[in-house]
Amino acid sequence: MKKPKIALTVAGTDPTGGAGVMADLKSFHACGVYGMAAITSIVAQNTKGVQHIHNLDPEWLSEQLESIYDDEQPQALKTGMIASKDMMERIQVYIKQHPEKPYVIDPVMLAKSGDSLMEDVGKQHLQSILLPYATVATPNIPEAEEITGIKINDESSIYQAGNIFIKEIGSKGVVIKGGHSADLTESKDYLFTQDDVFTFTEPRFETKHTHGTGCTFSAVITAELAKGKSIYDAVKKAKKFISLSIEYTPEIGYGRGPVNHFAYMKKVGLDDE
Ligand code: PXL
Repeated sequence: MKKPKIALTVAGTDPTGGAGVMADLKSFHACGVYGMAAITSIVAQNTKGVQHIHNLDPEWLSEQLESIYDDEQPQALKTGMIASKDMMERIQVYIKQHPEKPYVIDPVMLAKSGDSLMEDVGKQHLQSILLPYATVATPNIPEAEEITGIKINDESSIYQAGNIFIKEIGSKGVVIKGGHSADLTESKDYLFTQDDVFTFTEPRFETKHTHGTGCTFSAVITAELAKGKSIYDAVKKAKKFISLSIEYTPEIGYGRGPVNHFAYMKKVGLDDE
């Protein structure tokens, strides 16, 4: 059997398995990639909402990263929930040491329930500490608005925001996800790279079960980049993956349930290398 590629997630937890580190590891697995995880925060949450957040001592994050990077290293890295500037700086150390490794940043600010997952002062630091090193950033519309300062309400404002990520902040690629747009029939994502803009459209499904979509989408991009796929191919697969995972949601929990991390694998196959 061929040795799998390795992807690492640095993120918070969801003990009910729908978001954060748990969603990332399932998604890596469903892409045929071996998953590693370093935890930033322990979040007591379920499909009904976030009950408690315990940010780990930043030194504990450094210790986990040190253990990981002192052994066989991942081919790609993803970050999700990062509660503080101190944690961002500790992650940046490893990103700078491995500039050739793809880095995907999901600039998580709020949970689907509306609970804040980042200290308010953290937000302004993402764009100087981590976003300039991103191979792909995956903001939703509210996150893109917070980062760029642009009010996004039409295609031209999406282009303006995308340009800020690429030309001013220095991200190599950014996907501005249309899931929060007012469009009720379809969900359109915009991928900006240094030279191009691509769009990916899938139908919008009538469901409340979308907990962990952002984590899952960015984890699939990371897994595909770990396999050596292009940014375009990675985002294309992630869009199809997330669409199927929402269409075939497992209906778990009494609130906003998780998506189905294994729908793509079952419907399309495990297209591992
Ligand atoms: O999808 C954003 C996100 C990231 N990380 C953790 C979360 C969530 C959303 O609920 O719980 C730990």
